[in-house]
Amino acid sequence: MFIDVSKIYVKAGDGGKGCHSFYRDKWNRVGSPDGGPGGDGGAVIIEADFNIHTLLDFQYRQHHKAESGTHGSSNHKKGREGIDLRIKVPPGTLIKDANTGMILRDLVKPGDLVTIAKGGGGGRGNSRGRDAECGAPGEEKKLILELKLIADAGIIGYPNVGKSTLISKISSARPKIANYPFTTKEPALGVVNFSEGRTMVVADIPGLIEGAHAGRGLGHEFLRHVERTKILIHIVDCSASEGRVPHSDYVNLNNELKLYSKELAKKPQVIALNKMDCPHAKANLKGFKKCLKGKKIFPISAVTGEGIKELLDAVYKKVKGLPVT
Ligand SMILES: Nc1nc2c(ncn2[C@@H]2O[C@H](COP(=O)(O)OP(=O)(O)OP(=O)(O)O)[C@@H](O)[C@H]2O)c(=O)[nH]1
Ligand SMILES: [Mg+2]
Repeated sequence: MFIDVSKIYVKAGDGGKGCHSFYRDKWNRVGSPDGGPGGDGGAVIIEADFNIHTLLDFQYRQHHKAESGTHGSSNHKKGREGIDLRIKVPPGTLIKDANTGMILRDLVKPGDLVTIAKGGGGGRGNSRGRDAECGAPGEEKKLILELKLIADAGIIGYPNVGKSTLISKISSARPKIANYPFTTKEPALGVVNFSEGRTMVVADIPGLIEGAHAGRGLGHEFLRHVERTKILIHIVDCSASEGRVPHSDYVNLNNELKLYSKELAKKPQVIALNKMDCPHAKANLKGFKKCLKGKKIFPISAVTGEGIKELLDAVYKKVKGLPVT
């Protein structure tokens, strides 16, 4: 299962107690106060790490605590500071406050980090002529970690149009493929290998339908996985099975994207008309081209492999910002 949302609880270390003590000489006579302060508690730091790819570990371990500072001691000795706790997450993780839903930080690149909970300060000792104090408690927070898959290209389309068939053809990803809508329930990533070591990451997401932005079908929550992709591969079923019209599918799905996010709707799209091996597909393609004059369309068959090379070349060029001819 691909875990992309996790709830965790973090607690920074408490400050150590200040010491209450008085100097005593060798005859045990009480002198001036000499209690040292407590050490500061360690902070909780969340860091994006290149080697982490999922939030799976957080399913098993939800509580994360940094070390507390130790108490001060006599002879003005300060307590030791607590060690900071570093939590590693995949790049692309969004950190939200679980209570308010507010976004606290977006860790986009490897190496990005944030101190999410500050350690409590150590308490003052009595050495300055005042009473010794307890240390301050470390901050504690309930957080939601949300991972947005970072792929170069995202495959979008109605259910059953062949999105998963395409990703399994072009990469080693093996999502379930079946002839019914909503086969795919979780997003999947596939790495496409071209010659000369060129690669590209493609994301397959569950099918979208009209009303998805309002939660119909599997809802729009999967769209966030393609929010960060550079381009979208928009797949339309050209066999027009179940009485659907390819052109209306294309228009309706784009409307749906607009309702969800204007930015997502503005993302460059490569349009692929799938299932060209089916009867009537050629006639439907003609009709589709007429409606979308001037737009480049790639007729493909994810099953036979027809047209896939041309599609991938165009996708790769668009991802790299090269002109598509
Ligand atoms: N004839 C033909 N059938 C195809 C082609 N591509 C996919 N199919 C079939 O269409 C059906 C749906 O394919 P999927 O890849 O599961 O479709 P999907 O878009 O991922 O579907 P959801 O995950 O449910 O949204 C399967 O029965 C595939 O075998 C194609 O190019 N030609
Ligand atoms: Mg699928």
